[in-house]
Amino acid sequence: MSRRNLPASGGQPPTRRAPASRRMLSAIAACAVSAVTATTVLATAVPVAAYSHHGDHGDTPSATRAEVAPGEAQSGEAKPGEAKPAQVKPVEVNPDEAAALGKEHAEEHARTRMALGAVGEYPQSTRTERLNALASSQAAANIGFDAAEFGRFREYFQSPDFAAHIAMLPTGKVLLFSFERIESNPQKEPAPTDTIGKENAGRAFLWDPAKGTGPTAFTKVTPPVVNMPDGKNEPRPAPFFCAGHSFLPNGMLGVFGGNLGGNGGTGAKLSLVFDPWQEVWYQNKDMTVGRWYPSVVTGADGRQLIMSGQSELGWGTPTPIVERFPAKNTPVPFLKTDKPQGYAVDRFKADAPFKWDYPHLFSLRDGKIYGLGRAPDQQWLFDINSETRTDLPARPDGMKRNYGSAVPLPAGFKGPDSVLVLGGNRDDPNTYQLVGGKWTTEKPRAFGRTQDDTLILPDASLLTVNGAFDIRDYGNGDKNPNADLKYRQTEMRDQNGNWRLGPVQRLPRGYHSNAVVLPDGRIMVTGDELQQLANDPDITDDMNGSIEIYEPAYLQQGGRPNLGIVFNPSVGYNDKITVSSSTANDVTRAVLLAPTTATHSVNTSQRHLDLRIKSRSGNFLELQAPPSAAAAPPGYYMLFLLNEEGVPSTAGWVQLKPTSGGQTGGQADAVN
Ligand SMILES: [Cu+2]
Repeated sequence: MSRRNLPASGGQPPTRRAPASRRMLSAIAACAVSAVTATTVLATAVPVAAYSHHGDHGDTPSATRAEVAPGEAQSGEAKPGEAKPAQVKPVEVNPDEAAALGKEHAEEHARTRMALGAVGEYPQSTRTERLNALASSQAAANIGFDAAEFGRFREYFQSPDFAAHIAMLPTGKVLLFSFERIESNPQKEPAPTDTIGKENAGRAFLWDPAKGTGPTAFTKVTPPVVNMPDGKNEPRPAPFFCAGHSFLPNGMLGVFGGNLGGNGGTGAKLSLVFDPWQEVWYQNKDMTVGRWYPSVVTGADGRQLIMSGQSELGWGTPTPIVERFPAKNTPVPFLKTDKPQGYAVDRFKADAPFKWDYPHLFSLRDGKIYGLGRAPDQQWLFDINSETRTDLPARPDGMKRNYGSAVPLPAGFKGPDSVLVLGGNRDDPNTYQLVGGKWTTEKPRAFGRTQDDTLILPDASLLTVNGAFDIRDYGNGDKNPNADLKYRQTEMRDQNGNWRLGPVQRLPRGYHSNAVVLPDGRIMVTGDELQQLANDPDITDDMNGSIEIYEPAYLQQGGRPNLGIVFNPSVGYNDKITVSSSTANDVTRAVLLAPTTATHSVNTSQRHLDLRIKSRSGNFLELQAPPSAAAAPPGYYMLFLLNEEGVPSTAGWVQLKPTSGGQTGGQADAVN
């Protein structure tokens, strides 16, 4: 069992092995990979079928290399009288301190002691040297990439959050959220996945790019304090990590599910909304089922469909129940002042019995929801009007995929009518497109990767960042931060579908990695608590996450088009959007790009549409909004003006609102 705790050859100083009891804790306290471990532990007691239900582990043919060997965690190398693996006790309070200082304060002390203990196991010098080494290797690798052709990585700075979840808000700020760590040694599980009680807590921050990159650019926006139904009666900031999310038409973010703790991770019924205008959270009525690792998509009717997720019964119990927010008899929030609080979900008539969690969900041009499961034969089409499910053909790779990216491909003025499935299989670099009810195998990337993020850029090209070999494996074993360099390398796809390798990012970022397109056209890359902890320049401060900024090639071309005022920032379908531009004559293309929210390589909100330029007059352009809510679901979009070279302006914001009567069906477009 020791092999996954030993450092891989090359570079890093050996670290002391943790006591068996702590190894056991880390082995059972994982967000996902150790859920498999936990099952392995229980393998003698539970049916084999439970294993096949685990959503996350790459059981692709070569998966054995990094997996925990059966019985490995079970034996645990626990010497007699040493390990008590079953009991998770994240904080051990000194009774004298508790008497003198009170319980809360004593717990703080205990946490500090615990953190210091972990620092000892993985010293600061290792983190610092590691980060320096990554900066050097990045610089060396990127010498060969001309910025004008490939773009470049520019800024790298510390963040107060791991950003397992991300949302580009219509205020220009970025919402980052994750969990309070219970561990700072990156060779262990940092998340309170298996922890029951107040240590199992969420946290959230806003980054305001307008305020720069220092600590003052971040604001804490703690989620609602909730008393989870875990029998502990310990209110704590909502443990909403590994939830699912998408935007509401009024720019707010609906967040569903989370982790109740225990059972290798158990679904929470949390239903929350983040209001970017007031910068507060709202709590809504619980869902009827717990969901850990669900996916959420906003449909053409402005309502969110919530699918999959491990239920309140614990890991290995993905729910087939589909819920809808807000419930059908509740109005959809369209105004900034519409505050969903105490709203209920209702049950969608059709089920979605995904074997594995975090399916890819997209609302395409026909107004239907495409539910692309990670199992090849679980590809479904949901009609939001008739509330029915029909089968789509099986994905041609014929294999289960791990977490990996998928993107609705840009398709002109009418909105996307296809999806490109990219990551999720480290052995398969091919990409697969579902279009017109058929799958085609498209051009491959340079190599297969999981946990990657692929973004649509304003010019309709694609950019892949992040990725790993397996969930907590960067090519050198489970929870070994040493990474194969290739997973740090970006890849780009032009509009003809051809891929090429690009510059290297500083940190490898795999599980819980994230990226968004900022309104100024730059790309923000973040996430992966393991790598952020392994490369933290100061583990004792509160900035234990990091952000890296990539500037695509289009920002290295000199002058950019100008976008001045958007005169009607809230507009109906087919309506005119009038904008001013001091470079109006240079504008050849106008584009709506949805701001995105993502986690675990699932990004259901990506969308790119071209807008017709109807007329020009001096410094004014008249654009035409998309034809229907099926083409572009109601909500906030970034509006970019592009010149002939594909250089985008800085974005303005446009809200697409339904025409009177709320007619949002996509039937008219389905035949086009
Ligand atoms: Cu997770």
